[in-house]
Amino acid sequence: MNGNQAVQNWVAEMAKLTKPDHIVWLDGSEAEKNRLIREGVSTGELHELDQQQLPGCYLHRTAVNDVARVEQLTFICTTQKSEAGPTNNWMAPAEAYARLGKIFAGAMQGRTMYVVPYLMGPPGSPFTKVGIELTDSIYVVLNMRIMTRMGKSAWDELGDSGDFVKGLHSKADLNIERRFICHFPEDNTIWSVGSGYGGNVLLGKKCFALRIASYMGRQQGWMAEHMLILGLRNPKGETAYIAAAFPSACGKTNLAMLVPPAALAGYEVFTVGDDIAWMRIGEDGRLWAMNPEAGFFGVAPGTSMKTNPNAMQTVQRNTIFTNVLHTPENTVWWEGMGVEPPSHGIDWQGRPWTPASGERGAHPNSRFTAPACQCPSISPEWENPQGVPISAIVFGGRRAKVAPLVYQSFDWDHGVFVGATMGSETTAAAAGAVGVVRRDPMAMLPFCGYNMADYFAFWLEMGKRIPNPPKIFNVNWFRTDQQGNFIWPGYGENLRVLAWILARCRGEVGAVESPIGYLPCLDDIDTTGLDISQETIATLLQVDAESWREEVEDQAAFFTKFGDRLPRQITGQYQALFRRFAF
Ligand code: GTP
Ligand code: SPV
Ligand code: MN
Repeated sequence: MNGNQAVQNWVAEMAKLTKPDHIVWLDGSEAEKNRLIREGVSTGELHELDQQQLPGCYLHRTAVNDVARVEQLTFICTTQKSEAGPTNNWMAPAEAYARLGKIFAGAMQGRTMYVVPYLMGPPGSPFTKVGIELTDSIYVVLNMRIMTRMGKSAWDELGDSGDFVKGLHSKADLNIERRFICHFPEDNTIWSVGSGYGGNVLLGKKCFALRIASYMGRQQGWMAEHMLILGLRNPKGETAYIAAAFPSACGKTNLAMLVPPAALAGYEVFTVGDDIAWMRIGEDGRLWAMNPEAGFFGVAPGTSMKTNPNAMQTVQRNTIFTNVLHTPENTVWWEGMGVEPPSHGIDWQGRPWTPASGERGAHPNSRFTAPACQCPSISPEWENPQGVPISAIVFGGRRAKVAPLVYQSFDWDHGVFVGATMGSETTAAAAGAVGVVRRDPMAMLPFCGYNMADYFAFWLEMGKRIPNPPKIFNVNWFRTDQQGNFIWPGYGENLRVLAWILARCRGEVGAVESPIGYLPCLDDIDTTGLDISQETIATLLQVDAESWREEVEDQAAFFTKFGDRLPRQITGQYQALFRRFAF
């Protein structure tokens, strides 16, 4: 037990509601981890994988209807509905506490409530915040133990203070009719019930580090963003840091762990974070970013030694796999792993599977949870309490058409507009249709804890406050040809685009002005050692006025949602874009 009175009162109150048989206060020790693993294995919640090949690795399967974030069941519960804005689901706080309170009532009977103290950020950093999650799931505890700094260091950081984010989670009966993920930013509180899946239940991640933190950050003058952070060292030995926002399952983990192609030897990429960045203005007038997480909750399918060797090496030990295929060798497999499938196995739904069945062995949103410190490309700066200085912000989406491979915004305000108009094809990371283009500003549509119009205003305001702001770019690795094949090789080859971005930041290379921003000159994307024609590069960089007309109309339709609250600079940017195209 912990002596902090505020914590004790709150835990007692939540226990009174949920009625667990036992309450276990966690300290984050190895002995505690081993005890929890043993218990998880004995109940079948975890499956122990072959410990010779995959030491410390376990497999977990979630309920079949519980495999992704559920945006329709995710709510921002502010007193004013307008504070949540038109892109969030809203429920009045009193109503949400009452509705969820009924589901939570007695939900932990016959179970143990774990008190999980954790830090978002390294101990002693000005960025760092404390959270406590109460959960009845061992799977959640073990994941939180990887994804955050969990245990004693959080109690130490908290001391006697009542300043922590209160998270309550119960699997309850895993009934989708009784599943809710509610955020109370005015109370620093998160209530999540009826799910056992990743982003719905690892409350430090999307719920705290993005939704609650974005709300805090606006009040306190810092940013919480759905961004990877990487360090890029050029052949001269100069390292610059890039933060990049892509929607879920659109390539953040892959870019953060990029291995440069052999032909561009001399470059090196260092991983600082793969999903979330907290950013604040440093005393030197630059924007500094920190990764608040301690692990990766990465998409398994498509991860192979060819596409992402750093991730493959990271997940060889101490990793929890969720909803992948279980092989007869007692190991794991997924589509796009780059090795032959086993002759048979148990699929993500727990059913017998063979390659001939034509069904997926691993769920498209199956995941690995692995400690960041195991990543071969981890940056020596990744736990620097000051964070790292950001030279470039990159936005990007999954667009078969329209968006070129890369372009640079004219300035900060235009860059905010580029971020605000991001569109991307939906993926399996959230429940619902896949492959439909939707507007996803700054990749934050599902994660912004307040009205997005105010979020745009906050970005614009930050631009005025950062004396030396990062340059802003947009990328798209996902252009396809008539047959639907990707025309850009992607993955490690994306370094060629990062190299241009870095050169632009350093003022070392020119650009062509287009209606949407600065494009690279054809020769300035280094294609050494790459089998790609200049025509293809030209296609990748094409800005087709006709398809942009439709794009701009769709952007305008999205913006009308915000009514008068939309900052006039955004409208001004829109009008200027329209004029530059002379539609
Ligand atoms: P979240 O964890 O959901 O936030 O996702 P993420 O943005 O980190 O995405 P991730 O890097 O895990 O990539 C998701 C999928 O996109 C995987 O199946 C990758 O193989 C695929 N992908 C990533 N980068 C590229 C690329 O450059 N080109 C192509 N074609 N696919 C890519
Ligand atoms: C995402 O969906 O953007 C993720 C996975 O990073 S989850 O933690 O489930 O949100
Ligand atoms: Mn994410």
